[in-house]
Amino acid sequence: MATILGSPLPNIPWQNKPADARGVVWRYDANPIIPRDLLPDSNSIFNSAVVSYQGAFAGVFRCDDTRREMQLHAGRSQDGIHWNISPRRIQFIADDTEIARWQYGYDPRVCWIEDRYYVTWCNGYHGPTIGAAYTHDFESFYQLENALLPFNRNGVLFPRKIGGRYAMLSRPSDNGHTPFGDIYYSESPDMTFWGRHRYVMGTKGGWQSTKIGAGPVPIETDEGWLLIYHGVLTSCNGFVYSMGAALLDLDQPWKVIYRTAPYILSPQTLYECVGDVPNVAFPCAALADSATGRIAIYYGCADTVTGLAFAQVEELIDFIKSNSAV
Ligand code: BMA
Repeated sequence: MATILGSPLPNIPWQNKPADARGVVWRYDANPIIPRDLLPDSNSIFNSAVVSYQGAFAGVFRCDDTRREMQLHAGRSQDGIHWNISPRRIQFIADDTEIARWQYGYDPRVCWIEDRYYVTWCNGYHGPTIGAAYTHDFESFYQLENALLPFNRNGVLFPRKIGGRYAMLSRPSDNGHTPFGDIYYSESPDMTFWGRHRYVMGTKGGWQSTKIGAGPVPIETDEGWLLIYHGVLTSCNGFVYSMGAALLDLDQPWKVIYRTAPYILSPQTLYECVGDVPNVAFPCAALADSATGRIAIYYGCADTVTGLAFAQVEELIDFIKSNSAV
């Protein structure tokens, strides 16, 4: 039986799997948990990242405003479901004015490593690249050098150093809506200089045939890093974003052990299929409880609202292994 290697999280948001659920991942029955208009001037709140924080929850949220500018906002929650998001965007603190010049930010991830929460996001710097910052309190955020050159998206840190170095997945891309994309791995001794780039995995058939990108911070299990990721299919009506999962080697995470041939969740409900960008289920965060194997996945729905879904680690890992095409 697969187990999560990490801390217990007894207050993880949770609903048992309904008897009639079809898949290995099931949705919260009161989705979406965050409406598009939670803030006075938000057009949409989606593709957002949450973590456990001081016995409750905190996060960084993608809030596109009514000018349709892409901003990052901090938020807090007692239960991980009802969120209080700051109406003011995060004002990153940076020593270097070159780094501090804010263009836009989207699709954040938040990762606890050693003594602080790191935030990575798609940062505007002459095109999209991987922005990085850290916070201790979700009040003050200290911006670091951009991790990689443009064009890149979906920068996702591992929650501990690997071989003594910080480790990150990313997805080199282009300056537009990118009709390609594979996942790569990079390492850094100091969160500033990134190298030792390795290829992890690329597109496959069907739901993941156009491009793929890492989703939540990988979850460490005794069977490998559990990576939930998004995959994109190009239909005659545009892109369709679904979720899949893979197991990566614990010491050499660029080595893929298993990877789902079927999706684990695809846009099928009204709030996933209808919105500013229809047919998008885009995971950016997951909470995990090592005591029970419960996993709560936060995902953007139709680029408009935020949803919550659940999985059990044993069942999900069994599914990955028995439906794998590496
Ligand atoms: C990607 C990103 C995501 C978005 C998705 C679907 O390129 O911009 O933020 O959810 O497209 O529009």
